[in-house]
Amino acid sequence: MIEQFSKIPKDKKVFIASDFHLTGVPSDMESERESLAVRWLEMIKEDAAAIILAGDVFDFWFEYQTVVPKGAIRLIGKLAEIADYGIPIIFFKGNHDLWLKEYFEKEIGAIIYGSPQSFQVGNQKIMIGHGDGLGPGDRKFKMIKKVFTFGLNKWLFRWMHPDIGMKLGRYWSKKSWTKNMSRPDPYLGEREPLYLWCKEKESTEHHDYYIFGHRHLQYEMPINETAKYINLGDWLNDRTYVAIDSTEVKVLKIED
Ligand SMILES: [Mn+2]
Repeated sequence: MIEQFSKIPKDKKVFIASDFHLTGVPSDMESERESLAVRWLEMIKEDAAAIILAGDVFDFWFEYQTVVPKGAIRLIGKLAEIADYGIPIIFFKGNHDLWLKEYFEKEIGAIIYGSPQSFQVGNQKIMIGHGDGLGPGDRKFKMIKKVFTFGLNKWLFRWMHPDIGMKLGRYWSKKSWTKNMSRPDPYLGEREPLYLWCKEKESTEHHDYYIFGHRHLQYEMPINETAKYINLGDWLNDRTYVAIDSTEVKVLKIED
């Protein structure tokens, strides 16, 4: 449990967004999405007690010992500026950027999590994560994740020339992106795996809110009278984010 936001000042908020999917491959869509993210950060900077990026910021990310992928320079620059301004930045690893290591930690003091975490923001207890592999089903993905995070495989990948490794990684990511992002799986209502996961979690430990990304669908579902699950949507279609102050949780659109 992170207590650092329990005494959030009245005029400050914790902001959360996920699934920017910056590919690092130049294109009009890419630069539009990146400048949107930069504009958002610029807009929220003055009000932010912390900024939480809940996974899949990058469409593919891999850190070598001394090398990081090209691309997203404006976003990374803006995050660095914001961090230097004294605002904590928290990354959750998504299934597309699960190889985030210590680069952002060392460069901008970011905190990086690989699994859902509980936060106390004002008087609200909030669980936040990316959401991949949680809940029933998707056995294929869970297996692939095990293969990808297996130490020896990561080590082998690191020894591949980066031009080849990055090409491969971007190819894998692009394959899943064309499948999932332009047409995310239809909304399953009460059978949404993440909803079921939240329900299960809630039965052992109460949270006022559960906030996840991954689904590329923006929706909200009550878990019981006092708990709610919010999905962040993505920045390809929804362009939504969540703002939490000491008393309220709000879903907002970048245009708001
Ligand atoms: Mn995603």
